[in-house]
Amino acid sequence: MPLLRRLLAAAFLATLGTTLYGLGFADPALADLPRNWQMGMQPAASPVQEQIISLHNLVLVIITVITLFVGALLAYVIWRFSAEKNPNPSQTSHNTVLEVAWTVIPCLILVVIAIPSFRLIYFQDRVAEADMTLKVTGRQWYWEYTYTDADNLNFGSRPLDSKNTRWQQGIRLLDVDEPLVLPVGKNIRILTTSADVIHSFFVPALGVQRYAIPGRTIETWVRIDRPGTFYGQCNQICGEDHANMPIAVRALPEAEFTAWLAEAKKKFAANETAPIRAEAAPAPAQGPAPAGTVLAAVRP
Ligand SMILES: [Cu+2]
Repeated sequence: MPLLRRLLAAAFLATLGTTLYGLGFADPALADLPRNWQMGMQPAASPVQEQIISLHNLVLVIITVITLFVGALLAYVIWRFSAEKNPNPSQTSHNTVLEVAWTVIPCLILVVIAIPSFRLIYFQDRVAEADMTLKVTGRQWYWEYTYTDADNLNFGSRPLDSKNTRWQQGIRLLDVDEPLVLPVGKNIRILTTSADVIHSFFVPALGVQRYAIPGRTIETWVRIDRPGTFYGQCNQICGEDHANMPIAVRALPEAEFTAWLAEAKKKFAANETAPIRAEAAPAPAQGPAPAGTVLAAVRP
């Protein structure tokens, strides 16, 4: 059966290629935004994303082996037990050993997948010791960021569109007027919520993906491993401009971040044309608004 063998070999090589690609033998030049014809994930820039990639690779190997095994069995059965080759079919209806095996082995495989999967779910859920807290509010159609430890520094982050002169220099549908700026190497608690409909805050290279739901606050965290700009997008269809609701995260070393923070406090406090100022409603007695407070938008 040279044709069958050749087909099987081709299928095997194709799967092997995809597996190797998924295992990280991908183009190292891939940066922190999607590329044309990209197949694998963006390189990890946070411990959570590293674990997401290794879980993905583990599951990819398992499903590849299962697919090849089942495919080979199927091909063998088609060939070996055709009416032509096997005119008198067997009347066997039970085989205890086989039945126990095909129940227990899949259970074990599921356990092998479940252990790292649950470990990852709890790892990315929250961080015990956060160095700072960032509040992310989804809005139709832009993101609003609040630095709750920095006097509630607050600004909106809007996409650069064709009306904006800086659009030419930016990356289409990904660059924004005011990127989210975060320090490298710090545990950052992220609280997401929404002022209107459900959005989703998604930055692939950082392994962050959280719904932003009106009236609810959802927690996750990130620790960015290296300086750079990481792009993401709203990941939940949220209306007309859903596709034009990008996220840009600039990760800076701590000293530069502190300097940026000081500048930003001046800029967004004094700037009359700041994209948006938010005031807690109703006004809290003292200190920053508690997490989860719905911010009322006040245009200056
Ligand atoms: Cu959205």
